[in-house]
Amino acid sequence: MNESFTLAGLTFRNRVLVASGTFGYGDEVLGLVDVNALGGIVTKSLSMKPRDGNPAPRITETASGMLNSIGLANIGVQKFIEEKIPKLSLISCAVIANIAASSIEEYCAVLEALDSFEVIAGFEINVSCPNVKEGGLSFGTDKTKVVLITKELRRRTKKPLIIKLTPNVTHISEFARAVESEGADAVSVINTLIGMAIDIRTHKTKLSTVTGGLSGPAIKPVAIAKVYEVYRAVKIPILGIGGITSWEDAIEFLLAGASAIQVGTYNFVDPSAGAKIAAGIKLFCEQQSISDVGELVGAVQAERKLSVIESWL
Ligand code: RRO
Repeated sequence: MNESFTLAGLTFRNRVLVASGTFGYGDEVLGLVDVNALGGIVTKSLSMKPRDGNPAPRITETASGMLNSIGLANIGVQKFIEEKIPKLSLISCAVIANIAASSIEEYCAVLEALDSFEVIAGFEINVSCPNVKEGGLSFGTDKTKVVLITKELRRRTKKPLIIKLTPNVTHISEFARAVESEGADAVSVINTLIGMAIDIRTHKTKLSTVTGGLSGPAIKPVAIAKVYEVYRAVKIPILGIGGITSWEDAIEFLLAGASAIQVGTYNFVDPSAGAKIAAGIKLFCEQQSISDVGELVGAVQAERKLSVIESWL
């Protein structure tokens, strides 16, 4: 049974990765979790300079999910190179560096700082952070800017270039098409949805920044619809993300059109979830006499005439 997946020359052991922002820089869990059972690790978003992020409170639980407003807290690319890369060189699953920035120049500088390190197998470009004033959604909701970022980064690396899209737009498929035509190798679908929660006794918002990004099982049906929409629009692979907690969830994403999936919020419940999900997918395929997990990708049987998405494409 073939579990592997190849993206622009990079082979992942299996189709389960852990999502940016939910697994640190990958090194913290070594010794606790068998990271080599994963297809890959996506690092917390890296910017040029270290960032403290937003003031507390910056996380609050919601029905079947959570809201976050971390605000891109990260150690900065230099410290990542000095302290994390040596440890990451010891693991065998693919390490994808996620990059976020507040200008096109900064995206380029962070990518160039990392490109020569062999352990960095590829890049996921975050144009979709909902919690920063500069960059983030102001880029991710503007197709011209997303196109420019993709074009500039494509010129600077031969490694797989994955653009992580926001669902906070009218038609995510238009953004997927735009980055595909600029040479992106894949898209990650989806980052968090803008949400808000209020304490009814104090009348205060539960997050310091008023709104935050909603993740967890609450967003899974939204994410699956976005994956399905993007799958109908582009040929490049999709990394599906949004509320995955089980191998059954993962298979639903594959059927909708994801070539691989990322486990996000559920890592906070069980950091071994990704490894368990990969094992569950393998067993399911063996039981179903499926010889390659790829056979499931896009295999949903959907009545297209009845789908509202078709009219957007
Ligand atoms: O750090 C964050 O606040 C954050 C980021 Br960079 C992101 O891409 N998505 C999110 O929900 N939070």
